[in-house]
Amino acid sequence: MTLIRFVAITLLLGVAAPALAQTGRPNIVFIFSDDHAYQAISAYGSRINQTPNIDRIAREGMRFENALVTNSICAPSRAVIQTGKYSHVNGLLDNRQVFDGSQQTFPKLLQGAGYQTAMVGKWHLKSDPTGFDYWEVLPGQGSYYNPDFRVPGGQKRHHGYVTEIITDLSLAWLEGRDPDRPFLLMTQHKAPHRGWMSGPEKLTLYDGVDIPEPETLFDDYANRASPARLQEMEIGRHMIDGHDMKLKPPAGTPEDAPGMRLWLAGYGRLDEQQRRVWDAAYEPKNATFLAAGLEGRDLVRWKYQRYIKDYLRTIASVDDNVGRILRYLDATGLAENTIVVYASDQGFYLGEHGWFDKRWMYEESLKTPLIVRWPGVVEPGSVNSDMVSNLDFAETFLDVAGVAIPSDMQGRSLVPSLGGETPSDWRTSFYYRYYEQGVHNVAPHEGVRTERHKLIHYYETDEWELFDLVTDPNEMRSVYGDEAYSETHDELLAELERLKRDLQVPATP
Ligand SMILES: [Ca+2]
Repeated sequence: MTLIRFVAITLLLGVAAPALAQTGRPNIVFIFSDDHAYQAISAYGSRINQTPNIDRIAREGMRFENALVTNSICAPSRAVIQTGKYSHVNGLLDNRQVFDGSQQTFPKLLQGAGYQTAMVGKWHLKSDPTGFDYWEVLPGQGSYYNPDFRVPGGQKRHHGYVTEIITDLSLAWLEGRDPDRPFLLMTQHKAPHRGWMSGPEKLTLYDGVDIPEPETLFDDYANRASPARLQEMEIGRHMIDGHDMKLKPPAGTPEDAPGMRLWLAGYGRLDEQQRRVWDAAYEPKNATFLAAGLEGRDLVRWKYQRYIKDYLRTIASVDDNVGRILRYLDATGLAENTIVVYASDQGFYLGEHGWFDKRWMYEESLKTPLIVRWPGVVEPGSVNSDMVSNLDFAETFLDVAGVAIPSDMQGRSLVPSLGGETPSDWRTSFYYRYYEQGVHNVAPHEGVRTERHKLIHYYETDEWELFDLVTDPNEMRSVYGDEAYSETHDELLAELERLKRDLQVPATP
């Protein structure tokens, strides 16, 4: 070896190696949607739609079948993800509170470790995002059309459809970032949240098609505690004609009439051209409906079809836009060293139990989709059935980046599981608690879920439910008080108390 060659190699090793260590750290693209039920993802076996781009992430990555949220509602789920801590620890119990952004969050820790960080889309934590080099977020729920975005020190409006705009902003940030440093991009969609306003080219998707109904659309809420019966989230009884059903309020309806505020917040934002396209799609369908004079179960069935089609139309746009991000990662060569995550803030009812919305500890809202692609680590097409949680996301992203996981975080890194080696002491039970008062009249509750059973306590009225998920996967019959389950009940109750002690949950009222 000549001296010159030796010096050249030494220089390469000495200078290039640390640079490689920096750029070698994986990028993280977190694509997050709002209220996207796993029942509406074909990779999860959807009977009602196709999501080819989200499915691609599953085909090339790992699909989690038991991703559970700690508190099934928008803002609290986001606070849990930011902090890796339960609601009672991060301080955000419900959608009304303001997130304390001065506390430790995983984006701050990644930023401190040299990651470029960006947050685009629905934030919903009221306070300004912290820990991000770039952020542009919807105020509150945001709007589907011509949305305003909060930016540092102000607000600006973008013209167009929100799912496309959030993706445009995400891609623009990727394009302009420092190519020599790893990044975290959080692309957080508003869709398919209520309002369910389709993008302009999806307005007639599913016209003329009947979407299958869930088995429990006409649940009578027998054999359970009283909250299931007392809720206000039934498709039949609680959806609003204008906002939910896209039936334009009659001319002259006062602006303070029920539901008008929501209608104006959605339809009221369309510009003239968008309104023409919208009306051309909905007016013929609405005329047919109004002429039919439906009642009883026929009316519920029509409402279900209207709801589910609008919901799925917004998801079709989300899926298209997931595809745009994946293609960008392919085209730029970033895909190879980028972890792509697709998840939602919680699950959702697509007519199961006759419902829309979330909040309950029942399966459809307790579980959320979670799909992760990590080339070279995750076995393509793999499926994981461990009880994982949105509580684990922060820890996972820190671990991916080689950043130490603070001991006060309450979840665990999924990195070993992503590599196919779930730790032998992984959790076998999970604590859940929902706090919000009033909205949809879902009673606050807490409980424990194991692989097979679920014990729920509605602590305000001291009512309990116990479900056997093997014999009753739709949770239609509580076996609480059933002698055959007395041993199971005692074990679950002891486990609930143990989890509350370990997680330092304050005593329930
Ligand atoms: Ca949500």
